Order: sequence, then C-alpha cells, then structure tokens
Amino acid sequence: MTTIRLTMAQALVRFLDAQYVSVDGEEIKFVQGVMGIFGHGNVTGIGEALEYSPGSLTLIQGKNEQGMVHAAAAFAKQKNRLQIYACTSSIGPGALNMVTAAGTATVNRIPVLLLPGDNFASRQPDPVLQQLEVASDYTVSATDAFKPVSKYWDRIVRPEQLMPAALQAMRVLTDPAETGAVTLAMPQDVQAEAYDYPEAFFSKRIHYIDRRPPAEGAVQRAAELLKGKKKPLIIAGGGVLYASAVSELQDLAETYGIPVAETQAGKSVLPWNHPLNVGGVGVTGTLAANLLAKQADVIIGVGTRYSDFTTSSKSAFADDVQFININVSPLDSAKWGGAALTGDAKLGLKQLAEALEASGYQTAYGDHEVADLKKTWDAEVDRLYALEHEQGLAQTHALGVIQNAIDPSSVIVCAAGSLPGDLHRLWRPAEPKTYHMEYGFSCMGYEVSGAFGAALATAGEREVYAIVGDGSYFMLHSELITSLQEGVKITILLFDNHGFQCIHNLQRGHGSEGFGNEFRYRDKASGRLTGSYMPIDFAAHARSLGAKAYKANSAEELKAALLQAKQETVTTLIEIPVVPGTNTAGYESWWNVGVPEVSVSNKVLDAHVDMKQRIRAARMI
Ligand SMILES: Cc1ncc(C[n+]2csc(CCOP(=O)(O)OP(=O)(O)O)c2C)c(N)n1
Ligand SMILES: [Mg+2]
Repeated sequence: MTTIRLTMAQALVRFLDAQYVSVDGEEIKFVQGVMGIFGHGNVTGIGEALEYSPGSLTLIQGKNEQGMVHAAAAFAKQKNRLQIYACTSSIGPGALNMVTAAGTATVNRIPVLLLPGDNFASRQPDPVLQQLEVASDYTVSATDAFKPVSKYWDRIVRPEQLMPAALQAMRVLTDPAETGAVTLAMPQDVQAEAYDYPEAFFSKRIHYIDRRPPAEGAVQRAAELLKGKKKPLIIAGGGVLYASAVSELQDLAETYGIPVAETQAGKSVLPWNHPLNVGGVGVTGTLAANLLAKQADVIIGVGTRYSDFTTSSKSAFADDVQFININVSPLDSAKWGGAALTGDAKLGLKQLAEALEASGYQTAYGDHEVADLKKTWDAEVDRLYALEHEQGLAQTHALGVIQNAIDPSSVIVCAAGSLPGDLHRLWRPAEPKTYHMEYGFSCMGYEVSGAFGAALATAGEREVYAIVGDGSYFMLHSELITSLQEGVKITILLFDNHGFQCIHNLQRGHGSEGFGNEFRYRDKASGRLTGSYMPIDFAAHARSLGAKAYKANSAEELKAALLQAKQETVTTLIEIPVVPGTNTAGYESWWNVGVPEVSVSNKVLDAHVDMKQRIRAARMI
C-alpha cells in the first residue's frame, strides 16, 4: 500500500480538495475553500497546512467566527447546497462563536463543515489557554456545545481517526435529508501529528446525490387522497429550490389549476406574476394565500418544514383539511399525520402528476376565484409600495422604491426584524434564487454576512443586496470588511428605525406600553430607556471602514442612491431612515408567542384571554 506521511491537518486539507458531488449527471467540486480565524488552537495545525499545502483551497479570513459561518452557509444555500466553504476556528471562544451559526445552518438544512480547534488530546499543557475545565468530566470541552446543533459530530483524537470521520462528514454534508452543520473538533496537538495515510484516502471521490424516488404505494395513496378534494393548495418550501423541482411544481400547478403559496425559503419558486402564485403564506403571508389556506381541503406541502410562521401557529387551515407531504426528510413528510410522500421533490411531483393523469382530476375553484384574490392583493402591494407618510419615508414605500430600482436578477438577502415579514408579503421576485431569506433561525447578523456569502456564490453575475435593520446591522456586520478585502461587492440597504421595532410592535400587540426595544437614551427621571433617540451616523460608520456610503431621506434620494450604488465597484451602504412602525401588519394570521396568565396590567390579561381563544381555534396536531 502506498502511503503519504502527512499531519492530520494536511491530510484533511488534501482530502477536502478531492471531494466532488454529482447530481443529474453534473460533476461539481464540493469544497471551494476555507474560511478561518486563527488562534493558538489552529494556526500551527490547519494554518500550516493551508499555508504550505493548500491544493486549490483558498483561505478567506473571517472577521467574526459567527459571521464567517453565516457567510459559508449563505454561499452553500445560494449554490443549492452543492458547494461549500469549510470553516476553521481556534479553541474556546473562537470555537463557541461558531455555535449560533451552526444552529442556523442546521435548522435551514444547509451544509457547513466546521473545524473548531480543541484542547490537547495529550493533555500535556493542561489546562491550555481557553480550555474549559469541567471538573466532573474531563472529556467535555467547549466543542461539546456543537452537539445539539450538528447533524454529525466527531472529535479527532488520533490522526488515523480522520479517515472514517471524514467519510461520515461527507455522507451527511451531501445528503439532502440529513444535511446541516457537521463538526469535526480538532485537538490542537492532533492537528500537527503525522501518520502514514494510504494514498487512496486522497483520490478523487464523487458523492452521488441520487434522487430518491418515493414509494409507488405512497404516490398512489397521495393521488387517491387528492382525487377526492376540490380545493387543493400547494405550499412550496425551500426543498423545491434545492431539488431543482421548479418546473415539475409548475407543471402540476398548471395542469390542474392549483394555486401555489410560498414559505420564506420557497419564495421565488414561481415568478410573482404567475397567475397561480398567490405569494407568501402564514404569519407573514398575503391575504390571497391566507384566505385560500383557510378554505383549502387539502394542502400539498412540498419541501416545507411547516414552521409556525408557515402555519400561523397551526391556525392557518380548516379543521378537516388533509395533508400530502412531499419531502426528502421523513421528519417533515410525517408532519400533521399527512400522506407522506417521502422522497425527492422533482420525482415526487412528477409521479403525483402522472398518477392523476388518467383520473381526469379537476379542482373546483371558481373561474376567476384565484385571479381575483391575486388582483386584490397586487393592488394592496401597489398601495403599500407607494404609501406616503407625513413624518418621512414609510418602510413599505422604501421597499417599493428598491423593488423598482434594482435589476430583477439581483439577489436580496435578509433574515430578521420587520423586514422579512414585509418582504415575504410584498417582494416580487422575477426568477428563482433571487430571494435569499434565512428564516429557519431568523438570526440577526445573517444579513451582511449572508450577502457576502451569496455574492461569493454569484461571483459578480448578479448584484447582491443585504436588506437589514439597524438592530441586526449592529449585532453583526463584521464580514462587510471581508467583502472589501476580497473585492466582493455587496450593497447594504440599512433601514434605520431606531431600534428593535418588530419586537416593539409584538410587545405592544400583547399588552405592553413598549419597553426596552428602542434605541433611546436612559432617561434620568423614569430610570428607563425613554429618552430621545440616539443619533447614529451609519453612513459615516461604513465609510470609515472603506465602504462607499449614501444617506437617503426621501424616495427620490433613495432612488438616486440605488442608481449610484449600482455603479460602485466596492461594497456600498445606503442608510435609509424610515418612520418606526411603518412596516406591514398581519393579514388573517396569528402567531402564538405566549402571554402571561397573571399580570398587574389589564391589557396583558386581555391579551392572554385573546391568546386562549386563538389556541382553542388552532390545531393541536
Ligand atoms: C441573534 C438574535 N437575537 C435576537 C433575536 C430576536 N429579534 C428578532 S428581530 C429583533 C429586532 C431586530 O431589529 P432590527 O434589525 O432593527 O429590525 P426592525 O425590527 O427594527 O425592523 C430581535 C431582537 C433574533 N432574531 N436573533
Ligand atoms: Mg430597527
């Protein structure tokens, strides 16, 4: 057997460089590079490997470990999960900074490979700087915190252990049902230990992402169920995009005249003006989709996790509605006790359409029923997009200006705050993959980091816009600097409404007078944050980092700034002051957040009673 003597870290880099995926006959190199921040826990191990023997893998220097993992996840999401960046960190704080982003990736079913450094396996310098000392169990270290947020977790305590671990890591990363964060914790001494690795470990390896056909019986059962139903509604989730099942979804919808509603991850499967696309569904859904959801007798959920935002906390549907769940993950296809069509969405949709073909299946929607609902909703969007406000720019008006000014091929990236709700209801995507929303974790700080990752993926072919609130921007925007460093342009559209306004709204909708959510100075008299708004010059802040920056106080200024930003070649920020509270509200939807049963506030008690009523009207399973 021919062997090559390498350190564990050198072997890992060499292995990663030789991994490919094959989907529908197309072969794609899986690992594009490594994002990393070095510390004593990785600089002499994987750092040395990346310096002297990187193969084709480039190191992108992160600025915050969480931000860098969000960027890697956004890259993978934009690439339909077919390409990744691995992420390396030091031990202790550097490692733990990746945990939040690992959870974000896992919830969204996005592959990220995390390589946190870990304590010395030998324990020679015990305790090393940044080592957690768990007195009761010395095998526990900071990297154990990755276990609940990882789909595969391993700690490489001997160099030869890398081989089976790396194969298992690849299995999970390339499995459409299982994918998410994969963590290989790397004790810092083991990274540097050598082993005679068999050459075969490094030969080119192709991971076939074969489409898994749903069982024939499951297709027949779903078709039978559907045949008896008059008012089906398709709910398209992110799985439709990941499975490249857009045309099969469109065929099924068009052949039988079934309206299509979209989740946050599924939005953009059909162009907004497709006659059967009724837009977002659920808490942040459109009136058209939510009315259709209420009267549907069967929901065909495709590639959706049915989060509470999609189901309006299980109140979106009629009591006796039934479900057909096409999903590659059994966790999701089993939900609601529906007819589970476990398998690939492209095949599942095609087979379901074929099974219906002979039956002469027809829905019972009135001639203009869906079209009328859609028309009414389109008029509502037009109204909100043009909304004037005497105190300044309304948030929905700003979004209308952005929608009209940017190229329809642009990708918008968003994650948390009031903007995801507005965008889910209002945004009009012209083509798939132009709406990049992280709403599994809705993790503040994903926006700028994610826009950088999406821009790496689109490689200059599309403009990428981060649409971000002031709160989210402040929480994490460090990868703005990386975008400048890499010459990867993003445009940041920063909505300044003086605080965490969606939570401020949520709070006031449940009996509060407003507490602790706006960016106001502490008032001496009240002792609370009730003073004046803090003046923050976001444009100056971005400029100080080396970005181009504009401030847009009106619709006209915003339009001009957007046109200027398009001409810029470097990362650009547009600061957009908007009037607080000028975001959209719900349309026939409800979100259960829990309200106190006892309180000194009568408004809170009223909200509790309201919640109880809503829960009674919602489903339990
Ligand atoms: C990491 C993280 N922490 C907390 C939250 C809870 N949260 C959701 S939205 C929000 C406020 C967002 O403020 P901003 O970005 O300014 O958006 P706005 O609501 O004002 O539009 C908070 C605190 C979250 N989603 N993510
Ligand atoms: Mg805000």
